[in-house]
Amino acid sequence: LETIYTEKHKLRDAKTELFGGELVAPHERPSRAEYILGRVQSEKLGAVSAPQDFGFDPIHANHNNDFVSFLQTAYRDWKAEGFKGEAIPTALPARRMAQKCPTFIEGKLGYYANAIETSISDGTWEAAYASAQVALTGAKRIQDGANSVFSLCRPPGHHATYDMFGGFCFLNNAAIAAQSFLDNGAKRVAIVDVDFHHGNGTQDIFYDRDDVLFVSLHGDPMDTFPYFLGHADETGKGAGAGLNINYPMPPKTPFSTWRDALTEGLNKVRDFKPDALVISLGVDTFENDPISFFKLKSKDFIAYGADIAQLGLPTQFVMEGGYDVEEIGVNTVNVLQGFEG
Ligand code: SP5
Ligand code: ZN
Repeated sequence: LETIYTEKHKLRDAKTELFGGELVAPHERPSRAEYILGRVQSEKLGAVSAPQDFGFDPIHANHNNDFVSFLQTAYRDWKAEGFKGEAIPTALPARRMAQKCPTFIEGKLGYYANAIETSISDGTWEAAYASAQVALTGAKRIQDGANSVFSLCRPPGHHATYDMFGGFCFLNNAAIAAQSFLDNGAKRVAIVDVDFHHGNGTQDIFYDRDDVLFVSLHGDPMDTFPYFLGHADETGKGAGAGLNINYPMPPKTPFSTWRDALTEGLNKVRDFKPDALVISLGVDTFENDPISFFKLKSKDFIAYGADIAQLGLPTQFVMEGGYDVEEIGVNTVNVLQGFEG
């Protein structure tokens, strides 16, 4: 199984994350990708290849042009105002407020944010752009006939919407990959999001669409991030009615319960008859993850990789979260090895 990877992820190296009222070293840090790459190599999973550059068109297919332009200059604009720290919004267009993009950078940050733990730092745009290209290159491999591929994306993407960043995400890599399948001949694509957190960005992008089935297994938003989306009654609208399926689960959920939800979700995927499957692969479901509350053990990742393989679909794995840095390499590669059998 081939891995797509680029060192450009290291350009995303923020110094600060807003956590518990403090600015702490980010959970989403460069070493994450290095642990995963190290395990891919030590397990001899397969070739590791650099991404191609597909340019801006496939990014604009899922993201607002002004939002993309904002991301490119946000840090520079922030620094130009003389601010000392990394770029973090202070005010958001909340209930009953004007949904109008301000001129001043501090206001723009709030307009384009759906969560404010995520600082925009020097190099963030370059890394986010490269991460999207890693996703697009993986999709191209499948379009060219590969049965499976691993896009080792960093920064992650599933919390990014059409026009908002947050949750450590800037561009929605999985959504960009899914759209690329559709724009290159696929009739239907399924996305299964197994990250601990609800894929609010992906859900939002495809919510009214009948060509993308979105299935997400996650911590109940009543108890955890992203708090404001991911409930079971969010089932899609318009042409997309019935094609958004959420499985929110409570604190301490063990693998047996989680796997039952996965089995049900994979059955929905089978019924949808997609041409390709994208897995938003977060391994923050691990029992020792520092910011999550499910109880999966390392061996469970092998088991569910095998469950996904049972569908027999061309499958692209797109890296999302997972924060217990020592273990995320093992758990991620366990999924891929379980898939390979
Ligand atoms: C891609 C991804 O996994 N993004 C996750 C973003 C989560 N950001 C908010 C974290 C808030 C953590 N609160 C932790 C409470 C720990 N007991
Ligand atoms: Zn997550």
